[in-house]
Amino acid sequence: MFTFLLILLFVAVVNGVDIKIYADAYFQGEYSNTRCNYKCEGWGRYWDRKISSIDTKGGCIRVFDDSSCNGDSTYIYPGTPSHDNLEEIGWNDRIMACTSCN
Ligand SMILES: [Ca+2]
Repeated sequence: MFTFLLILLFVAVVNGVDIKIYADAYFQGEYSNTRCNYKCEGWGRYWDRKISSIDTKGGCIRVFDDSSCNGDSTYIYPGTPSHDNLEEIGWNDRIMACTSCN
């Protein structure tokens, strides 16, 4: 059982978290199916400071306001507010990169 859990953890770390990012609030506007991995990554200049809502599909991610994941950050996971309108938590058009929560 313990080995099984370790394998699950490993898979989660390697595969990251599937998410869908939206340019507008309430899951509207342009979108992209993407992921947040253990390693800090953005989505290219096109999506810099453009995301207004995020569907984490039940996963946990950490988003950052800079491309190197050293700046201000917040966690987004089931139970945190306003995935559909990041403006309400002060994160509208700020996100530049993300990681998984591991
Ligand atoms: Ca936006």
